[in-house]
Parts: sequence; C-alpha cells; structure tokens
Amino acid sequence: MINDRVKEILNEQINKEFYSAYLYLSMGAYLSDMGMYGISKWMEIQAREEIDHGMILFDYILKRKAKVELHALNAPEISFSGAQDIFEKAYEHEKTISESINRIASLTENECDLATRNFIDWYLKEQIEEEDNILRILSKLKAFGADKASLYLLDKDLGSREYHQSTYEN
Ligand code: OFO
Repeated sequence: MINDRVKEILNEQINKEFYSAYLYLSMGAYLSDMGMYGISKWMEIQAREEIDHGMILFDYILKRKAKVELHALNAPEISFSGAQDIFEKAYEHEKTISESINRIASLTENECDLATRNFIDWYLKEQIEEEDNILRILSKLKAFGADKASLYLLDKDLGSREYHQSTYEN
C-alpha cells in the first residue's frame, strides 16, 4: 500500500507524462506541416514513449492497490518558430519533468516509502537519457540548422528512429 501523499504525486506525474505526449504530438504536427517529416516522426515516437512512462506509473499505482485518479490535460502550445525553437522548448520541458521526478524521489524518502523510492529510480535514469537526447539534437540544430542541406540530412537521420515500447524492466 502507498500513502495518500505518494498516491497524489504519482497521479500528478501520470498527468505530466500524458501532457508531455500531447506537447510532443503538437510539435510533431507542426514539424510535419513544415515538411520536416523525419523530425516529426521522431517527435511522434517521443510522444509514444511518454504514454509508456504514464502507463508504467498507472500500472504501479494499481499494483500497490491505490487509486488511479486521472485529471484533465492542459492543451499544449501549438505555435512554434522552427525546429530549433521546438527543441529548446522540449529541453526546457524535460528539465521541469526531471525536477518533478526529483520531488517524487525526495517525497518517497521522507515518507519512508522505500519501494516507491526504488521504483522511481527508473525515471531518474530515464531523465538523464531524455535530457541528453534532446540536448544533442538541439546542439546539432544550433550548429547546422540554418543550413538547409544540413537540416535536410538531420531530418532524414532523425526519421530513422524506431519505436520500442518503454518497459519498467528495461
Ligand atoms: Fe520525457 O520523460 Fe517521461 O518521464
């Protein structure tokens, strides 16, 4: 069993993960409109992974015999000004998610819920990857993004990303 404070913060995190999916879908739709189909596909796969992150929390709450409480999702931003702007915003967003995961780790420690503290380690590691992946793409966009030929190659490269379901055991 998990206590109410832990249950609440995990339910809030489900909302944040699903909002992340919404945000990345919105970014993917914009990129597709701009003809950047490869980067758009990368974002859509990112959105699918965010849903996986939400579902891992969903399954964990149920397994601990607590109540899943789904809240309304905010609408994501829909106007952007190019691929670099998108990845700058995605990076800022992932930093807020990392802070949120850190708060869960800290709360579970304070509540002596060591099982959930251990569970949340998966997310702490995942956030290192998430921030790094987005930052690497952002660095490339800053370095070459203004050059159309380079942007075309980056679009092609990111379009080769394949979706692999994120699972807790990974
Ligand atoms: Fe983009 O990160 Fe989920 O947790």
